[in-house]
Amino acid sequence: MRIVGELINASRKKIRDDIKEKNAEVIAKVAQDQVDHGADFIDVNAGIFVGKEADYVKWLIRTVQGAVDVPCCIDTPDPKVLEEAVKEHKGTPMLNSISLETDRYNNMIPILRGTDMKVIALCMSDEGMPYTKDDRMKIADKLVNNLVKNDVKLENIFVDPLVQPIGSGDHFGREFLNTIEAIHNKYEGIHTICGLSNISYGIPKRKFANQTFMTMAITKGLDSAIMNPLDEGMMAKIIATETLLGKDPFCEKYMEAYREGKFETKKS
Ligand code: THG
Repeated sequence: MRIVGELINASRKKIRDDIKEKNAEVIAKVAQDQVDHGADFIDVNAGIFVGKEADYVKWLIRTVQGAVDVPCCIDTPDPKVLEEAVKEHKGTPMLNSISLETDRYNNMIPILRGTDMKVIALCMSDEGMPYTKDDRMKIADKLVNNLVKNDVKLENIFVDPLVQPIGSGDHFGREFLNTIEAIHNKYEGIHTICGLSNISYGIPKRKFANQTFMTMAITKGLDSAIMNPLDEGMMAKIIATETLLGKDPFCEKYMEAYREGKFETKKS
């Protein structure tokens, strides 16, 4: 599982204040903690700062890259912000995200064309949020085909079928899971990703629900997630699930996690 650490997001009250005060030490520590716990990318999101988003995102990228060696996942719906942020980033970032919304699509393609950046293809269009697997697949097909036509490699595309709260519709878990399966059946070598914790929005025992849903999603082929790597129970379940699915030759990672005490989580 590729892990995108989600904690540097201005929608979180504490982080919002740290960004506003340009508290570089705190941001650097949150980046480092996430990498120490297994993050392969660090998501940076300053979306709530209207008008100042580009400045803050650039500062976040500088701060994160000054502290850790993993790339950022630049999280903004605004192509102008993304364009500036990409210039600030050393090496190849992950872009979060392109969608089929006209403005966003048209302005993001030129940023991506012919580059080796990774990109999240979010299943959203001008018609709003998808409802079923078929809605999601129609959007994913168009996005994937157009990206490939624009010289983006399949292995750099991360399809996000969009997780919606189970509390807002009984079918949302199922439709998401079936989309993950359909994407991997159709496009060999592509990746899937999601902000998994959306599933439990508004219900109690969120960690428990998130961990259960993660196991289900990995079974369908989910290979990347935007999540909190400091959630030890979640990290332990990801390792166990992948081992039990035969993705861990000779149970090596499982045994290593056991020896490192990763299965002795206090509370999940
Ligand atoms: N897909 C893609 N990108 C995304 C999302 C997605 N980026 C944003 C989001 N969804 C994933 N990131 C986060 C970051 C932080 C939190 C949740 C998702 C979070 N939320 C707590 C909550 O909701 O209760 C608490 C907020 C707080 O700490 O104040 O921490 O789906 N492509």
